[in-house]
Amino acid sequence: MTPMDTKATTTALLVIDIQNDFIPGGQLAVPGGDEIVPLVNRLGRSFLNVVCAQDWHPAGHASFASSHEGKHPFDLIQLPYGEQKLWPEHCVQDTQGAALHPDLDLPHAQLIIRKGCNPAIDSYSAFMEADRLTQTGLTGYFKERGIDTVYMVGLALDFCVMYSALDARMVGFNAIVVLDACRGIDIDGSMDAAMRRMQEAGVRLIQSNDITSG
Ligand code: VGL
Ligand code: ZN
Repeated sequence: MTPMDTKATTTALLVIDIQNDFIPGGQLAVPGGDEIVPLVNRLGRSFLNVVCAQDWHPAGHASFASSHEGKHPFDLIQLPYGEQKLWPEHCVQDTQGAALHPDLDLPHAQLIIRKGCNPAIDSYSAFMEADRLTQTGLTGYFKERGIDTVYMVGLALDFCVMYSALDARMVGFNAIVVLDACRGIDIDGSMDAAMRRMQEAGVRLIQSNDITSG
């Protein structure tokens, strides 16, 4: 395997949604979510460019089951932009649950991009919201910075990491997901589906020990 130049100015590490609510004990816990933090910190140090994504919903967000009478977490409903899976209330703006994990140690991160801020629209992807129209601005940021290669780590592999990776490919970036620095929710076969969709889209799926800084 050729060395990967993680220190290149054209490469970034995107650290996705490593927030208290996605950690065991949180409102939408991803099994083993806390286990990746030391590895993410270590990987972070080998990248020049680090960006974090943060799920950041207003109270009463459309993706919360509690916002829809008679609905329960993990139900599917129809919203104007299409099908939406409903979740427990999570990552409400400015709450402890929405804060990045306290052990995340990425002092050189240059940008924290917040998503899911529109009360009516969810956004798994760090690039584009679920209406498939509203941009978060991250594509523009990477393009203006001359970044063409995006490594991704974080939570949840089968939701926010997958959709971010698919969108990264869609706008033409090289997209690499570091699997052992991710954990998934895995409901209704979501993990198998995510692996297949990422492979089909040309996302490279690697392990952290495949990265030898160039
Ligand atoms: C996520 C469900 C709802 C994630 C965010 O970060 O994967 N999943 N909001
Ligand atoms: Zn969310």
